[in-house]
Amino acid sequence: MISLPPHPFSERRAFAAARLPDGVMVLPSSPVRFKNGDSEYRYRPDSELYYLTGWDSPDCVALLSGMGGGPRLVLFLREPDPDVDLWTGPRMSLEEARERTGADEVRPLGSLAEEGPGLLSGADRIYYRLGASPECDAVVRKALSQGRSRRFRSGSGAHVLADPGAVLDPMRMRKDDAELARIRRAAEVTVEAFREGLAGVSPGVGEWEIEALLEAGFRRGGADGPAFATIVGAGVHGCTLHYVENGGHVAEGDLVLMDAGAEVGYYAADVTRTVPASGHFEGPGGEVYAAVLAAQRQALGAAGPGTSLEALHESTTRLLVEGLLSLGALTGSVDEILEDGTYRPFYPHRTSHWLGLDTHDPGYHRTSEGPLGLEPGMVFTVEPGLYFRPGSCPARPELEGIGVRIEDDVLVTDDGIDVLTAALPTDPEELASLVAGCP
Ligand SMILES: [Mn+2]
Repeated sequence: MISLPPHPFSERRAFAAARLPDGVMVLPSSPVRFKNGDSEYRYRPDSELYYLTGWDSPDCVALLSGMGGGPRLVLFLREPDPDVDLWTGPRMSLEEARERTGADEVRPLGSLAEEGPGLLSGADRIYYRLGASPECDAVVRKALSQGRSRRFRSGSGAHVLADPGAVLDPMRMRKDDAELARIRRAAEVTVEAFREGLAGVSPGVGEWEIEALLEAGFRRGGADGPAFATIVGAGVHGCTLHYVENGGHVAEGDLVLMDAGAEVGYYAADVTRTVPASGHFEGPGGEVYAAVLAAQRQALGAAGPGTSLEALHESTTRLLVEGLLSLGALTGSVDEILEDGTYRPFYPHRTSHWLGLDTHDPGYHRTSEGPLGLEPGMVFTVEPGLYFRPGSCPARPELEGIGVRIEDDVLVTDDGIDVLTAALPTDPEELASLVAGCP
């Protein structure tokens, strides 16, 4: 296994608690999910609960209080049960869990319905995402009702329901060192796995075989597995943004779009490369690749502290529109096309998303004051693309069936950016030389 620096969970809790002066946050664990019958998917913890506690098993509800006096962190946990543990493995005792997490109190999960409302009703605000769990919905509803009577008697009591993200999203946008170590490692593993995947691209292979190479690389590199469903789309499949069937064959003249990322310690990388099955960029595919690469290079060159994802998206979209004009896919002026949105069939998504515990990590692109400025510690993707679905481009039909996306992961530093996936080339010659079919 990979050795990684420990998370500063208690510092994160102190930071969050300081932003909950009159509130308590309620974070339930993700439920165990079933593929069918009693076959469970591998468990993936809830990102917010993990971020604050490190708890990565089911059957947990965390209460984080920002009010002075009482306990800061109370965990409700399922106690060990020999009949259940026989199937899923031994479970920690409540005392072990308290020591492991540094919680102030650990109580049996079975007492949540009874004790939860009392722990919440004295707080003016309850930070809870309604619908997160039926049990917690009931506890919060009862706490709000008790809080109302309490407020009549004492002047304070639960009466506002707020989103935990109001406190946690801004924190999670600025990664600490423990998080960056995991994202960096996920990026490294992903780059190595792409080298293996690219070496397996050649005419005649199945998309699933390339998927297998990528995911084998993730596991061999010590990652938990793929952070999201791996996309390997040959030819026209590359035009479907979330194509995950990976059931087609690679044909001679195809471009193959591969979008995949390893998850390490629950942190994601997210990389896309598009390569020619022949090992040579040429013809319309080569032209489209060049247009997307120009946009990606421009965005990477412009990114850094002070700029914003909004500004990057605008300048990238403009460059892609210029590309669409020189490709002959659209006619008119750049400004008109941007205004009318006629580029959207070819570029329907945004240029960037935040990256972290979630592949599409939560966080703002703008606030009420305007676009949010990038700051050191923020991590995001830069992933322009152009897609020409069948029937989409009567002006130049030979572009139809071509889909190209180029995606790298970027950390904002004090004076610019660090491209975490830069070791995987985007230069067409260098990239194509990694493809199996390349002589
Ligand atoms: Mn992405």
